Amino acid sequence: MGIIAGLERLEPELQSGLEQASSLSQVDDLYTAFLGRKGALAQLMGHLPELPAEERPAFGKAANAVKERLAELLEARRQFFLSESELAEFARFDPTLPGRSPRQGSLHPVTLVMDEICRVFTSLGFDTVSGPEVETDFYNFEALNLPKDHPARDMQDTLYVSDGVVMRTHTSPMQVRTMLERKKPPLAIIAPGKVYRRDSDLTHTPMFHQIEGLLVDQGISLSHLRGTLTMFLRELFGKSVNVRFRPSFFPFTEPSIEVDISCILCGGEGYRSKGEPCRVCKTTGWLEILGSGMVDPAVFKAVGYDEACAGFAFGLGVERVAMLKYGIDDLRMFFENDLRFLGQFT
Ligand code: 2NM
Repeated sequence: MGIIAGLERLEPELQSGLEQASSLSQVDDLYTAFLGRKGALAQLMGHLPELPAEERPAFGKAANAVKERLAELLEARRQFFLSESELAEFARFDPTLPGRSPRQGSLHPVTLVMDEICRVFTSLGFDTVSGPEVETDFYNFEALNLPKDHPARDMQDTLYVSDGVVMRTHTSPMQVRTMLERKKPPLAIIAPGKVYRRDSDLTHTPMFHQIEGLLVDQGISLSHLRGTLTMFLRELFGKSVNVRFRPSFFPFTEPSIEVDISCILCGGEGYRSKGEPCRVCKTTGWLEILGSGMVDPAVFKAVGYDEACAGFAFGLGVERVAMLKYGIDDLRMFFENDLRFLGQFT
């Protein structure tokens, strides 16, 4: 058989082969048989030197056209079987199978404790206020009796944004803002939120959460502070906790008072049942829980309040309370967002 006739027969032969093919792999076999390295077309090309030299260019051209046509036919049939196998895939889909239910989310332990603390104070009539985390020197320091070059500014390693602009080191700027905006007492507020300090080790993170409170009215004394904070701590940690008040120092309060609770692990004994030293209170029987005091008249002066008015203020760290309440011993757990940890607080 001449090689020209052979070339002309390739297309109809492939066509009938493709008609009989019943799977993708049979189409692939036909590809090998016709267009493969040792396929029918390649074999015909092997006879090219037998043609007279003047006929070779025309034959080469015709062979190329046939090659393209065969490739087209093969590809079309290939597509047919591809969509066929996709259909088969779909037929395997079983709509009666139970779905995969998305995991139920839960509130972060810091949020849970923050909400609980706010709820106690809200029930006492305190309003909740919130505001900027980037503050000016005036709200964060100056108005709180912390003038420039005051040594107490070193107590809080401040993160500076620019000259005179800081990441707030406590939420007290909100107390200042509220007193300036609302003008007159009586006033009872709490300010929950994020605060920032240039501090990072096992027990300190650059960002943590604080709740501060402020109450201003006529005739407010240390007794009101004592009564309010005792009631609050018993709501938060249980009716049986004992509360202890110690003198301390804060620039914005005078007198300043630190508040301890009896250890929630050993009940204030300092030792566990088997005489083992308590790891939470380190055998002291007490836990530092908040700072407080009577607002310094210098603060009232800075916000334009009558210096004769009186009020108490307090502040506490939320992560610390959450660690005690839930028995968490590593502060870093709060910030790693490991779902195995977070999923335990429902
Ligand atoms: C604390 C401890 C003691 C405090 C004072 C004020 C303000 F604005 F009224 F002066 N706000 N918060 C305060 C007082 C905060 O945190 C440990």
